[in-house]
Parts: sequence; C-alpha cells; structure tokens
Amino acid sequence: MRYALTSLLAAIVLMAWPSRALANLPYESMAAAVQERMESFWFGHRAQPSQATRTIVVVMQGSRFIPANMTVRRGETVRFQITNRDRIAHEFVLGDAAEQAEHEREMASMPGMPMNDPNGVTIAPGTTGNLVWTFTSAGELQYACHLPGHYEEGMVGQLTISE
Ligand SMILES: [Cu+2]
Repeated sequence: MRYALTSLLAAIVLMAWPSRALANLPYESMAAAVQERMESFWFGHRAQPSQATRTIVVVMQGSRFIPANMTVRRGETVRFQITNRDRIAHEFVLGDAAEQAEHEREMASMPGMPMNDPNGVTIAPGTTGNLVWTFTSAGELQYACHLPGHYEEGMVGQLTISE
C-alpha cells in the first residue's frame, strides 16, 4: 500500500516537473532528487542537526505536549529536543490538519507500525529525541501524537509559522 502510494507520488512528481530539467541527469542524481522532493512538505523539510539555528525544548507528560503552542519564523531551522516523561511511547509529528488526519488514518489501519515518515519521530518512554526541521512557508501547523486514542484525547499542539 505504502509502496504503491510512493510509486504514484514519484510518477506525479516526475509528470509535474519540467522534463528538460531531468533529461540530462544520471539516474542516481535523478532518484536522489525525486526522493528529496517527496520528502518535502509545503511547510518545509527535514534538516541536519548542524543546520539548526534554534532549539525548542518539548516535554511529553501525561499524554500532553508542553508547551501546547509555539511560534517559529519562516526560514528558521529548528531542533525540537523532545523528552518523553511518560511510561509509554509518544510521537511528535509535524503537519497541517490534513496531514495529521492522514497520519491518524494510517496509524489506525496499521497499529504498531514503526514511524518512517520524515516529518515525525517516535520517542520511547523516558528518553529524549530530536527532530530538526527547516520551515519554508508561513502557516498554521500542529504537532501531534497518533498512538491509539492520543490525538483525539488532546495530544496535539498548535504551531504557527510566522513571516
Ligand atoms: Cu502519545
């Protein structure tokens, strides 16, 4: 299912791209470029820790995010340093309302599936993890956990990307 979706996305990306841009690329470069495109979202893309210009500390406790809302600026590369103080795992997934709804559906249909989406991390109980993200457009996002029941019970925060 995921493979079929990935292939479909690759086809769409290739169709949407000016063909001249791809004509002279060796296969490996083309594959890497397509992969990079697919891992981009309207609000940005994953980045390397060394590129971060700011760290935001996030705590997961009682199946809630602390803080419950935050603001970043367009163009910033932020390292979210996320500590899970609970005895169960939690996710930190970036996305707009549509992306969160999609992730919620995926998790409901495949419970226990390990996260492999570039826009999120799973944090094991009692540990700290990182997600480094470059925000490329202004808008409204959420950060959310999609373990069964968590999102609907309020494990979601509001993130504003300002100009
Ligand atoms: Cu959770």
